[in-house]
Amino acid sequence: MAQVTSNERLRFYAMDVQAHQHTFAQDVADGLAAPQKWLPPKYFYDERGSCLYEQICNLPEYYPYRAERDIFIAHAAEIHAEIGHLALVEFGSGNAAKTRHLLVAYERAERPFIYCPVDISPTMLRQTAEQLLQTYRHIAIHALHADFTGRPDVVRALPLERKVLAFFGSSLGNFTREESAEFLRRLTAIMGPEDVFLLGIDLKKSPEILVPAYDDAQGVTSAFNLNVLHRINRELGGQFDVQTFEHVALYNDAQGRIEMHLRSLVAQRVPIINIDRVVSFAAGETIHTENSYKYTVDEVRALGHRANLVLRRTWFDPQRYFLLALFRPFLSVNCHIRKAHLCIPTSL
Ligand code: AVJ
Repeated sequence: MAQVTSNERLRFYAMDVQAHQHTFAQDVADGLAAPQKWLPPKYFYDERGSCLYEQICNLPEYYPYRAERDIFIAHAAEIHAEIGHLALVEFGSGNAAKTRHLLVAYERAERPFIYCPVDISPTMLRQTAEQLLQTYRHIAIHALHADFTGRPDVVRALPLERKVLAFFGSSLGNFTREESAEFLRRLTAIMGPEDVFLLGIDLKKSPEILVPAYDDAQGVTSAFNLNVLHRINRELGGQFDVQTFEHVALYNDAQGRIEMHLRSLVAQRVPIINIDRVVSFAAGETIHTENSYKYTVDEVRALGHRANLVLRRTWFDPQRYFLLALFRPFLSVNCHIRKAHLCIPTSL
């Protein structure tokens, strides 16, 4: 862990930047050697991928972004009042566009506040931090460049007392239900009794709405999906002929998830120089590139329970497509009591 930059209003922390490249090579080698070939979705987000994801958020079919944004617009003041003026740590902050609506509520309090964006894309982090510093007078930014997949405790690196941990954008949907429970358990482990967890998550709905959100008419999601092959070509000496793959999006009802795949249109062998492999594809064979799990409110509550988190508040968009859920650690009640006991001797 190294602190790269620091001034009064901006601190920039970086983690594992080195280990990163190695992991990409390793994950590609492992994933493409599996019986069902697969790739972790976090590798979508190189510079071009992050840019394409921003475009996805503007697509008419991709409702999750707007639904969550509408929740922030309608309820920012209430959310701010509920969480208190605590440091806001956001996993996968990206360009923070929708988070701004919440930051406005912090700003209106006319008191200093700390925003901690955590993201895998350092370029995005820097740009976002600079823009936010220009917009908000009371903001201080502690940015963290890290891959938090599977270990949200990377934010321990940030010296904060009380905090709001936020995971917006239905990014939790990329994890299996088991991984999600584990992620939340690790979150709970780093939460103080008065810390809060805010989760933005996409809800189950008709596949007629779900599938087009991941298979848009303009083909932006297709380009986003195929971009991971370009990335392998560029960073790992891959020789994918990207034109021989097509984008596939489907709703797996049994699992309650959208799946994205890349389907090879022909039988072919693809060398990937840097990992010293040649990957064979049968005609029609797919690489499973992403899961996007969908939840019901009850499933969200149950997920929290498994991690000792109690669902305390919910906010919805008018169509009830998306949920913003506020959790508190289950033990907070006991901790308050303990504190009250501690107060007695001093007040006597
Ligand atoms: C960023 C994981 C929330 O699952 O909806 C969008 C990614 N993939 N279109 C999602 C995504 C294809 C997105 N998340």
